[in-house]
Amino acid sequence: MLVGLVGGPNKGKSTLFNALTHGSAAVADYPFTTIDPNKGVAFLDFPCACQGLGVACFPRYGKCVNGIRSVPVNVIDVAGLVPGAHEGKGKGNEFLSDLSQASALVCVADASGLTDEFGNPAPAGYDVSRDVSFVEEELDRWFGKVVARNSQRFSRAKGLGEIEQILSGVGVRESHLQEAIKQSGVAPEWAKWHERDFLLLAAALRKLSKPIVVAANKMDMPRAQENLTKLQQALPDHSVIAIAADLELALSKAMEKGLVEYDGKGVKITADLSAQPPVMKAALERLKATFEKLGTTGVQTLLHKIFFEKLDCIAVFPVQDERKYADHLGRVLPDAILLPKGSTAVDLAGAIHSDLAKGFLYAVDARTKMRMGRDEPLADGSVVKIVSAN
Ligand SMILES: Nc1nc2c(ncn2[C@@H]2O[C@H](COP(=O)(O)OP(=O)(O)OP(=O)(O)O)[C@@H](O)[C@H]2O)c(=O)[nH]1
Ligand SMILES: [Mg+2]
Repeated sequence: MLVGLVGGPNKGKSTLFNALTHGSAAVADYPFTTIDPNKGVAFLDFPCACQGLGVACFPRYGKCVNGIRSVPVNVIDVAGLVPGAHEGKGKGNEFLSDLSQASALVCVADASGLTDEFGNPAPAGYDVSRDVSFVEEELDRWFGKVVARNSQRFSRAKGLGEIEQILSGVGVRESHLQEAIKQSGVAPEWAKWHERDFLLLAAALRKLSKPIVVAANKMDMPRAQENLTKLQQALPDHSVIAIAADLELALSKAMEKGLVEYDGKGVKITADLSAQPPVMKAALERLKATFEKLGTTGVQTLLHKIFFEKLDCIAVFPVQDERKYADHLGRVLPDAILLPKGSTAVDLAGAIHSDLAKGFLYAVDARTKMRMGRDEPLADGSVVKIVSAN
């Protein structure tokens, strides 16, 4: 699953990308620092099945520390969008195609209120909710254009499956189409759709196939708390998470250098401050104080909101040996796979390998040792063995 970072220029998208991925994307205090997209991997934390089973796990990817499993998820950071991007303003919106396979988007807003929609210094009293509303407008126009371009093909389509095929390039699935038809109130017969129906449908499809979480970034800045409250009031239907991307980045870098211990919940300065130059001592103390004032950098809360609320995912642990909860090499709970809630045993097989799904015979719940049928829904935290003819 891919998460896309979007927003106006200079809002801190690349800083958040670096904080999430331990990346090194270029960051600067002027608009359009990013032109080509940055791609990387972030780690999502959740309770591992090893705790309940009383075993020590051996993750193939990511890690497990004190029963908290971290699994890799893909993240992409793109160029800043500006109002009128669909007409070619700023860097235009050609790069939106890089986001077409994103399952969810993070819209980065600058809660300091110091940058406008174009990433330039904002006038006093700038309404930070503009950072979100114009981005959604541009995204809706992008979807509108894709839908309008294909409208002739829709009227000839034999079923929703065919429409799904036509829109698969922007990550639309049949379930999104069914829900978008319901929500937008357009007629279920697509041959009857007109221009207005396409617009309504495009907006609903965008919301369903690219759900947005708002990252109210730069929470370390003086007016941020006030702007966060205003943002939440202006956007009551949105999930708004307070973020301090720069702080998260600085803390993880300080930890890499062995200067602090940082686990997302607390900061402990481990460097011998008496041996540090005064500037470094002051910087470390400032980082610790800022973290303690905010209580969090919001980065894991953001990932949780996306995967466990917006995308409604569950984590499932496939194994080959249901007695030892291990793979064929004896690695205990080697993988944790994120799947949409409601996924079945055969969906898990398909997520591992399409051949495994094709030859699916049955599955075994490793906790109860009971057999599961192909269409049996999986519970969050399930440990499952798939038995396949392939
Ligand atoms: N105070 C503060 N500054 C931040 C934070 N995050 C980013 N910045 C600063 O905001 C400026 C823009 O950051 P970038 O990450 O380059 O922003 P961007 O949205 O990727 O910008 P473009 O690539 O130009 O669209 C830089 O000066 C960052 O150091 C934060 O949490 N707090
Ligand atoms: Mg950038």
